[in-house]
Amino acid sequence: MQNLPENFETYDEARQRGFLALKELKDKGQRVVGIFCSYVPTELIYAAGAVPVGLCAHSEEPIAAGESVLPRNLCPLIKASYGFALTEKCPYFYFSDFVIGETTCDGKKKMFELLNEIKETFVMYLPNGREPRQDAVKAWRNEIIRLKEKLEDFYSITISEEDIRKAIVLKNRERVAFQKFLELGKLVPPALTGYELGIKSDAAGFNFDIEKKIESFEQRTEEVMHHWENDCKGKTSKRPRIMITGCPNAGVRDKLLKTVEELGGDIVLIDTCGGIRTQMQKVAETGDVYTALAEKYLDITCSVMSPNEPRFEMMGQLIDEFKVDAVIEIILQACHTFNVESYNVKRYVTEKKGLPYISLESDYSQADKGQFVTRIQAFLEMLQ
Ligand code: BJ8
Repeated sequence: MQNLPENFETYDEARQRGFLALKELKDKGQRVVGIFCSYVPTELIYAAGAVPVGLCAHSEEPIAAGESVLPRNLCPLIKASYGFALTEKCPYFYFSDFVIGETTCDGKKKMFELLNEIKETFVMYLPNGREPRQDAVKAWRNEIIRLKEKLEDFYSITISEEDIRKAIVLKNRERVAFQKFLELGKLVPPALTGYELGIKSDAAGFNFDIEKKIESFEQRTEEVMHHWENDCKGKTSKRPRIMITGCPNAGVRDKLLKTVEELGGDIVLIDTCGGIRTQMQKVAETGDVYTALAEKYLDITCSVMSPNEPRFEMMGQLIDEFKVDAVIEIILQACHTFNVESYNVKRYVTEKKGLPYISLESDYSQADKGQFVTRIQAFLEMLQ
């Protein structure tokens, strides 16, 4: 039987429910592995009979605790995630058997050294770039095999290639269902909000049953299509179609994304690693499983890769397919890779695609909400 945190009685009801649900799962013997990044090939975790759970935190609440150890001038996602680990207030971290980190941005990789003192953290060494291709694939393939061996050691199991292939096929089915749901944003006029696109995408990470997750995406896609056919098809809308790109944005969703829609924009596409950026490319289902995983995951177009030309190619394709009118980039404070890369994103969007672009930098606090309302309002007015 798993123990609850010492301060459990002081937690609010919603948090207590989260802990109890996870405890029930763990008491039944479910293996749980915490992850921080979309580059981690979750197929291996499923092949080990475990479930992956995302530990990137999007709440302001644990930041003060995080800042008791980490510098203030650091990305809020990193401070919040570490703060949750420190205060034992996140059931997902608390009940993870161990954590997988990765060498993506400097803030995260240095934080993992400290996190390892709270819970075992296995770090995967992600290449900084994709070229020379052969070397990058080889290096990442080696890391993927090292993760497989870590899972085998940790759980005293053997993971066969057959187990991994089955997980690849299952995850590909999930990607197809997820992508079809996200592609509802292509509908003209839109039939669901960007806010819902974001909420449902994030919630999927906490549904541990892949079959149920696929079913839930398919069901919602069907409902929205039905609504569009009956209530929206053939109608026109003057609201600009907005693409959101940049950092993971769940921590600023209410402050920024909701504001865009309340002020008259339609968010039709969220190009982040929790959205379409990671769903478009599937893992090859034939050939060497480790190479197939290395190829797919290396091609994720996050700004931690240098150079990152494929991000622009993908953006161009998405802008055309989703009939985007303007791009808003969200940058979390002190995220240097997305912040520096935003200059090239702006050039690409304005010069190559001829569309308006704005970047908004923020953290998880509400202090700058008024300022964002003014900036977003001015941007949307300019579009009209
Ligand atoms: S694939 S976006 S999860 S690295 S933590 S880089 S916001 S300074 S989360 Fe990320 Fe993987 Fe890329 Fe996605 Fe910037 Fe903050 Fe670093 Fe961040």
